[in-house]
Amino acid sequence: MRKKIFSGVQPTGNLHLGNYLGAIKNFVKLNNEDQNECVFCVVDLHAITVAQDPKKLKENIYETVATFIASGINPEKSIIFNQSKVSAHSETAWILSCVARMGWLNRMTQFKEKAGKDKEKASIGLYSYPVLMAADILLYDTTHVPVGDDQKQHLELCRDIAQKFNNDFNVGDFFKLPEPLIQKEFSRIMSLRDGTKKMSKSESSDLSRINLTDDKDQIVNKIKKAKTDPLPMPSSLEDLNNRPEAKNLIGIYSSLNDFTLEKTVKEFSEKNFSDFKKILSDVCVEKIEPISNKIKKLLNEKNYIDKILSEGSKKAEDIASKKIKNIKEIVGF
Ligand code: AQP
Repeated sequence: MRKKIFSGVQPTGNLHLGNYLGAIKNFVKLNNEDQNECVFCVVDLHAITVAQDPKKLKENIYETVATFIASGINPEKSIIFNQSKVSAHSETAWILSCVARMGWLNRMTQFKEKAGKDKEKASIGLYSYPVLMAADILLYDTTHVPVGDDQKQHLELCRDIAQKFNNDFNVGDFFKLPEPLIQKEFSRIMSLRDGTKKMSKSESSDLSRINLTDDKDQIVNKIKKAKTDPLPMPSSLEDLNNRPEAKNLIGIYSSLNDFTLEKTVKEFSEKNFSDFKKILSDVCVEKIEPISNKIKKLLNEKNYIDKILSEGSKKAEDIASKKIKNIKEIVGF
């Protein structure tokens, strides 16, 4: 089946193993399937929902594109661009924000997590972020959205918004309802310091994540220091319950190797964590070090990245400008 793929990554620095295993690895697979049309967006408008240093933001845009290419996305085959270059994203987001309901947005758990206790001081952009995300997806008649498990709720909201727009304006299936593509078995990579928290770019401890720019020594050191529990390695899948750190490391090893959790649990049943960590380090270094080296090399070729972004923006603009024109007509502008 021909799939139209859209997904985005925020240029907020410190791209990590969670971003890779939860999303980017899947982008590469979809990019490599001949029949797919893929759009991979550096979502800089999303990034500014929390304060960004403008100079760093620019660097992070380059780094995100470099990460896409270093991971294996082919810019000749997939469209790579940054969101702020195509104004239809913001225009569509405004129109959809008049369709989306406050009650729907109030249920979004990511806003609650990111805004924390001080909701009153969070930006309006952080609150309405999922509406912009819906605009991103719907502008490209996307059929499938590869995302990490943490984005599932936003994707459901996107479908609700699309459906309501189609109904309100009586326009059949003008907006296609996109399907999420989420890793089946182990879809959320957790912090190396706390197995109950998502691995995240903004976590202050660098030891909590493996950055895609880490070198061999850093990777080995972080895995060595990763939190475990005092018991031997689990001997069954049930044994993973209530052992979040063990589950996380086993999940990372399985995801990196494309193994099932069951296979990994069997392989290391009752072994001690220190032996497992050595093997996990080797796999991590084998998979991540080449990406890290390529990112660093690409960051010295900014003209090449500028060219990718400029060509990608033109192609994206071509698709999005047609859709926004139709959206405006439907709304009555
Ligand atoms: N820990 C994770 N496990 C699996 N997937 C993850 N993703 C992020 N963290 C994990 C997926 O990576 C894609 C890009 O994420 P993003 O850059 O748009 O933003 P995010 O989800 O807010 O990422 P972070 O790292 O958690 O950033 P901060 O710290 O700023 O909140 C998405 O598909 C996401 O699901």
